Amino acid sequence: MTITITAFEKSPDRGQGLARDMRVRWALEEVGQPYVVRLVSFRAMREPAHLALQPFGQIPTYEEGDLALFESGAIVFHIAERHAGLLPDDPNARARAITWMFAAIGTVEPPILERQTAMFAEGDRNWTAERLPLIDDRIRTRLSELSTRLGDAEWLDGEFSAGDLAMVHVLLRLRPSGMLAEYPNLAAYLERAEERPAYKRAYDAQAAVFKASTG
Ligand code: GTB
Repeated sequence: MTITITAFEKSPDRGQGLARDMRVRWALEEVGQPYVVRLVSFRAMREPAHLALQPFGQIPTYEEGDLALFESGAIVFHIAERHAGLLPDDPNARARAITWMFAAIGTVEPPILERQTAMFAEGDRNWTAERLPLIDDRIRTRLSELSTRLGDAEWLDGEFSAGDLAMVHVLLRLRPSGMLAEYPNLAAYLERAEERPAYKRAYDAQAAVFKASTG
């Protein structure tokens, strides 16, 4: 059955792979599943056909036969459950890998998103200059804790898993801030992930969409 996902017709990140379709593309590449991408404009994302798939009018979505999913974390989890390559067979190791997915999305990502909101959606508010350092402190707390846990390991818990995929993609959004460079083991963790052939295929595919959109 064909897998179809949605992505921005013209991504605001200009093809840097920061939008959340990248997680889904990367997961599909890791498990070797072909997929089709339906590109959507911001206007189409607010229309009933898209809202039926994604009630919040966002990307990505995932369709396979009569299954339709939204939420990048749930989609990556579904892909990892259905296909070998992103979750260990050992039940305890599998549960820990899933825990890292939740940690990425539930614990590490929120302050990073807060920073994006403060900078881009609320950048003109008079309290932003005061608020940003507070958010950055919260991010640094998480990065420091994560850096301590990772130590000099290659991945968060044994082999590369969906937990690493989610964590790496969450952290990549911080790269333009320069903050990651303060944690050399996290910076190296991201570089290792970016060297994965599946990451590169996913990155190139989404970058090609942006390039084509600029004609
Ligand atoms: N919790 C949902 C999920 O994980 O799937 C969140 C989905 C989401 O935020 N989607 C964004 C979206 O559709 C795109 S990825 N936004 C449009 C809208 O809400 O109207 C977030 C994103 C956007 C832009 C950049 N960027 O420019 O760097 C990075 C990430």
